[in-house]
Amino acid sequence: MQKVLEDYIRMCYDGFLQGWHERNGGNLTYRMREEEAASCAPLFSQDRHIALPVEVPALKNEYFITTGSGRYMRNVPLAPQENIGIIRIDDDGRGYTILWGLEGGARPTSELPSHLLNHVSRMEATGGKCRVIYHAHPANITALSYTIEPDAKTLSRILWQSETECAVVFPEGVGILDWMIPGGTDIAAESAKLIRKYPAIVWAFHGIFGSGETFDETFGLVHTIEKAAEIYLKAKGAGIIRTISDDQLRILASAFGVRINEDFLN
Ligand code: 2HA
Ligand code: ZN
Repeated sequence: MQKVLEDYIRMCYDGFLQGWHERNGGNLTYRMREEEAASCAPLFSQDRHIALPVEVPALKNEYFITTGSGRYMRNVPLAPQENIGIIRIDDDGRGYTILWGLEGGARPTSELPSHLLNHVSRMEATGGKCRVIYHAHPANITALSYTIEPDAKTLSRILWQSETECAVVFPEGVGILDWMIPGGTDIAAESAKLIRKYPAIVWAFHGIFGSGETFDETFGLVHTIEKAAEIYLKAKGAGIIRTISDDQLRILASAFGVRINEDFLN
């Protein structure tokens, strides 16, 4: 099997093993490099065309690997051709063609509008480097969203203070979107606005969207955020008497050569 498909499938199952993908929860899209799309061309055997509810001219002619709507991450390694697929965005960015996979009449993830608009935002934010958008339902970061107002400064400070690596891994902070109906174009537009500023955003009472250049970087980002949320909730339950100070966060950022979001420090 093509390496890019192997790596994609591994990430789907890694998320399941973490407990982040109950039932059909979560979804993953990857913007393929030209050579990766070319390596998969021998697989292309369909031309099902579907219109998009959003316009993404910035993604015209891009190839994506996507999970299927209603499909389970748990089943991806067993039958990739039924649970994931490869699509190509139209020339005008208003639709796409399914070229491989999603067999049995499946469609791409219900969160495809959010994924595509998030890709546009993160491509802009990273000078075209971002290729992965990943949505998961980790329990701790979702639980944490019940304990704070939907405010990026509050959330980012909690996470930075909960594990020393955090300020180095996501010095921009993490955004948070208040509860909205999933699967639609409204939540897609709001997410895309927010994710321009942060590599990951939490959907309150729902889960998280993470982004990155590679599968490792994106999975690692979500893993780090979820671990920090777990530590925070454990420490909060036990009783927090002290934490990492703002000066320590500054020293940490300078030691690792990252620019921490000063708006979130006091
Ligand atoms: O794919 O996670 O947000 C199911 C979902 C919707
Ligand atoms: Zn979800």
